[in-house]
Amino acid sequence: MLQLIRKIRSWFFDERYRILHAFNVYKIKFPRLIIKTSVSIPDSFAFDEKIAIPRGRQAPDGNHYSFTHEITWSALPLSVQKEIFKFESVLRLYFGGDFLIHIGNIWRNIGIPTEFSSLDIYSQVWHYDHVFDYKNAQLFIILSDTTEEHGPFEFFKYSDEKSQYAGVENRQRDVEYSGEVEKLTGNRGDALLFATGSIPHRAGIPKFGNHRDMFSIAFFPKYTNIGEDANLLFKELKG
Ligand SMILES: O=C(O)CCC(=O)C(=O)O
Ligand SMILES: [Fe+2]
Repeated sequence: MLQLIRKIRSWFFDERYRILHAFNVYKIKFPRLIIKTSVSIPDSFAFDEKIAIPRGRQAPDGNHYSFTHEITWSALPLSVQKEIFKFESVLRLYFGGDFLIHIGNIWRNIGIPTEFSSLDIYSQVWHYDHVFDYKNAQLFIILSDTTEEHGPFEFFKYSDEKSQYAGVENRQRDVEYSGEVEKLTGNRGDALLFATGSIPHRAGIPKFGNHRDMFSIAFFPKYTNIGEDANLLFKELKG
């Protein structure tokens, strides 16, 4: 009898916890996912200007200031595939289940003339990646040593999880932000798993003459149909 009462009691607490937890999660529209890591990468994993195409918008002077090329899952170094696989459980928690992996990109940003710096040219104004919706994440890997002078990736360090920042949705013009900003400076191979859909972020602008090379690969929920099923891509790694 006592056993049965214990069982009912624990069932009741478990259900109550799950319902309250679900409500709390529901309130979090802009979850913060920020994990710094580092990957060892071969020299061959680098920006290749021979195959790069213009990225972002053309500036009013007719020039592009960012160039990119794609890299498929199977062309990624094993160390990068393994690093992504390491985050499988984190990403499953973030998306609430199965997720998709988009094709990777490697791009080079160069300095933008000051007169255009507040126009959205290569995502260097504060923004959320509003793609299908706000649920997406990316792994960024720095491919060239990056200091403040190289236009590092920047983000709101303590962003609000429940409400959207006014003005950040409108990418036509940059907004002022007085909170703490963190930057992805570091050495080649330093990386960041980041909720691009729900934390305001932007590219920094390299000082004239500098450039910044970056790799990124994006993750999306299944219903978006953006990318390939992570379970399939991970199959070989699981052995
Ligand atoms: O290049 C960067 O540092 C950020 C790029 C970005 O946020 C974007 O393309 O949406
Ligand atoms: Fe972005």
